Amino acid sequence: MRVAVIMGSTSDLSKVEPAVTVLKDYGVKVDVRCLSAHRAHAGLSAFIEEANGNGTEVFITAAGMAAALPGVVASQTVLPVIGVPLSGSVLDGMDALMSVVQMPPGIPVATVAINGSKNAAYLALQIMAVSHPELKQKLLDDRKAMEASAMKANAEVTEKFAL
Ligand code: RP5
Repeated sequence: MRVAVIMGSTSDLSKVEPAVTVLKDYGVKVDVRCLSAHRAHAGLSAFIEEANGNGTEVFITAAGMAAALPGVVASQTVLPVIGVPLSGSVLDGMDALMSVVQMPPGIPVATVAINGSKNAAYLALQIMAVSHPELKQKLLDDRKAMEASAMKANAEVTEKFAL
């Protein structure tokens, strides 16, 4: 299992690292790159071409401001592309959200929440789980653990405010 994570700037790193951590915790091989669609377009295209042929299964792409990166990656691959709009500008990520989510028909980008890099990782895992049964089972087990933890929290709140 291999995922490519691309960000537009090193200033994005702290918002992208949670995705890398989640993927690595699940044993996924992660290629991490900083390749801006605007500032490094030739290097970006070269990396996409490489990833298209090396067993990469999903791209996670994160950028802020006029975030062209997810769409530009999507235009050069038929692998699934997940876009993470990032905050940081005076528009607080709404600019990036609109840039990432409003793709023309035929070139989709699966867009998660502003700064939602963890969910980008989980979505990538779920996409790969379609063809990796052991990964699917681990995701199911972890959902059960999540539910148990949520129900424990409910029990504690219920007890604390018992009539
Ligand atoms: C975007 O512009 C990057 O993804 C980053 O979020 C934003 C600002 O980049 P820097 O000026 O901090 O390098 O392309």
